[in-house]
Amino acid sequence: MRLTTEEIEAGAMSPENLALAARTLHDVGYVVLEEILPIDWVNRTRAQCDADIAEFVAKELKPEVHAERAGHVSMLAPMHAPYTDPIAVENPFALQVMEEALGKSLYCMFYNTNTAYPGSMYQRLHRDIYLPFPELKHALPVYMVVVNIPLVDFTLENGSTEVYPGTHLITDIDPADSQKLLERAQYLPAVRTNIKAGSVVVRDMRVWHRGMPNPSDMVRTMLAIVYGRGFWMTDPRMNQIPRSTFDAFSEKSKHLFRHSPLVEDAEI
Ligand SMILES: O=C(O)CCC(=O)C(=O)O
Repeated sequence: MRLTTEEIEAGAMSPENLALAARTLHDVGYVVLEEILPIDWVNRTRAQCDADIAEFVAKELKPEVHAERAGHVSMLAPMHAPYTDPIAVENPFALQVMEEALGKSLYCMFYNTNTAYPGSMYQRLHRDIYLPFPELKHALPVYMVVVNIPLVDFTLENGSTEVYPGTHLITDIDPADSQKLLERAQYLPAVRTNIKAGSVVVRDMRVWHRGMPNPSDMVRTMLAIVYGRGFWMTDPRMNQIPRSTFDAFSEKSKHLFRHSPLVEDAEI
């Protein structure tokens, strides 16, 4: 959905647009807030992120893991600027939607990047989280969302993510069985997230999705910041935050990262 210039300048959605965004997240499983970020910030972040990911792939990612993941790279975001910029971690529009859907107790659980490297192939179809009560026949309200921030235009050519609207509400299938999901997905509509850099996607993490082939020569990266309701406090992927980074956070970022382990700068 598109926000008005007035909303973007004010950093706040109107009550009508907020209700529409929250309803879309509820019904579809995700909502796209189109072109709400300053493009110069996106470009600077992309330059930094491309360099960090290249170093990560060269130094830390074993070639066999890279091959096994079909060219899709996930890196925990380094906890410093530009990644920790309030534009990303406390994006006012994404926060409005999340607070409406998850309540004000939400907090940042972990912060990743997702890259479809040139030559990447199909990722397995998956959802990012399991159902806490798989025995229930009906879906619970949303409890974990990812805020995806594409750092380039996402297109069919560079491997825009494929998503299956409405699948966050499916409870009668084992989400770990990727083959079963694929069989079932044949009968479901799929959408490619072809969106402009500067857009922000707020997605219920139960939605089925997969990274797609990237036959272009462009590195296709998005930031993936995961937030949960206040009671989801034990994810082992939580980023360690240098104390100096944390101390320099705004009060809002401090609140959002309040459960993350801090490390003293001397220990880094
Ligand atoms: O990179 C993508 O398009 C999707 C990656 C993803 O969602 C994942 O690894 O869970």
